[in-house]
Amino acid sequence: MKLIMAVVQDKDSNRLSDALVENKFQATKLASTGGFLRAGNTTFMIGIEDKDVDAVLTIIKENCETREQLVAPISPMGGNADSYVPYPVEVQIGGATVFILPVEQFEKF
Ligand code: 2BA
Repeated sequence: MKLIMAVVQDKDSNRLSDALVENKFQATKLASTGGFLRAGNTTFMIGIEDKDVDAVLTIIKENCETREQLVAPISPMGGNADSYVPYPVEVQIGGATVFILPVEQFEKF
């Protein structure tokens, strides 16, 4: 068994939930925050049999879009002003960042 942890953009999370339910995969959604942008994103925990890993990865790929986002500069108050960039920078946010972990044991009580 595997646990897939997928960090996706909030904009894609309902579409991905619907697709997982439609394909009979169980998932838990956690509200999360990106360490770089400090903006909300959604982390899916999806417990599945090994044989279903590719099917779930396909569903994630099909339902999560890559987008560009402008990041406002963060004031260097008290920090190092040498590295301060005073204008917005465009970053590409991936469709999904996916971790696939082995599950040693799975129980439901
Ligand atoms: P954030 O940390 O808010 O990052 C959002 C996007 O900003 C990233 O997209 C990346 O394009 C850019 N970025 C991140 N750190 C950067 C840096 N030090 N310098 C320049 N640009 C940077 P993604 O790579 O697609 O990541 C989307 C979200 O997935 C991340 O949101 C974070 O919540 C999660 N994530 C990505 N890699 C991770 C990892 N290795 N471990 C845990 N979570 C991760």
